[in-house]
Amino acid sequence: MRPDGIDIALGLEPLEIPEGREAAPELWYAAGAVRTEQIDDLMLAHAGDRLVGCWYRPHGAAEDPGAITEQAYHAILEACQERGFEHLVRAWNYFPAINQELNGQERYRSFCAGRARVFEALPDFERHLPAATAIGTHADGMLIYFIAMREATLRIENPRQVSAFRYPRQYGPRSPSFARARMSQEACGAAELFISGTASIVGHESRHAEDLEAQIDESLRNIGVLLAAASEEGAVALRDPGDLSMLKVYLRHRADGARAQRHLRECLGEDVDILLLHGDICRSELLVEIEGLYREG
Ligand code: 3EB
Repeated sequence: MRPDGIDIALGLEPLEIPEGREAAPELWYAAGAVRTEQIDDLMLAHAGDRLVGCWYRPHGAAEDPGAITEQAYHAILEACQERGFEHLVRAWNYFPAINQELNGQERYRSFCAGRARVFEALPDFERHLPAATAIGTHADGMLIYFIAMREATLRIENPRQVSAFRYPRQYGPRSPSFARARMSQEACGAAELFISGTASIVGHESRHAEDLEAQIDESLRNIGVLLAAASEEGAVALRDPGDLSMLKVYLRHRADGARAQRHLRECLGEDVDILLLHGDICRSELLVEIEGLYREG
């Protein structure tokens, strides 16, 4: 039987799925009876200690993503707060034409500005930043889905990378509002580690422009360092990205699917679930971005 809840369709094409098969859906569970609600553009499902939601509004490449993002995050934070799920732990941001310029600014940078206007207004805003992904789709619409918890979660940064919320101005007028990872102990008592979209960036600079395998290697190195940082905090003992429960890999070029899959399996072995999706990375020189999830048990 299908459990109660909400369905979220991302509008990102899965790659390298065998003929006649479908990509496995990502399922988020919570303890207890699920309550679902629709408030304007926001769809919510909550139970026990977890709220899962999705904000969606039609949005095309010719519209400014900054204003709509600001409205979205105001609505999201308010709805979470009102229901007692004050702690945003993970957010996925998907919208079209992410690297295209509009009114002299890359659309990703406008998106960052809108998001920053909401988060940077919070007291000690760094503490509240969720782990996140921001990816360009080939479909219309601004879609933000997210997970919020009742209790505070631990924020983890990557010592190899400048924290995104402190990126220098060369990457845009406002820095990206996200944490490199967050760890929660709450969902049914099991540890969960949410790793943000991670790319071939060292310090704040992109590395290995146009080299797919080298970008994958650098991204996995970054994830490895994050796992070490998370393990130092206790609660998990993870050494290698292959120890994670699942990885979601975004590829700029559909034609890179087979090569990426081969290289990822060589690096990671067969245990971890890998989902490849066709989407644009928010810096145009980057070909790949990798996010991860660990769930205990
Ligand atoms: C980076 O490290 C790569 O703006 O929410 C990764 C994950 C990236 C999330 C976001 C951006 C975001 O800067 C890009």
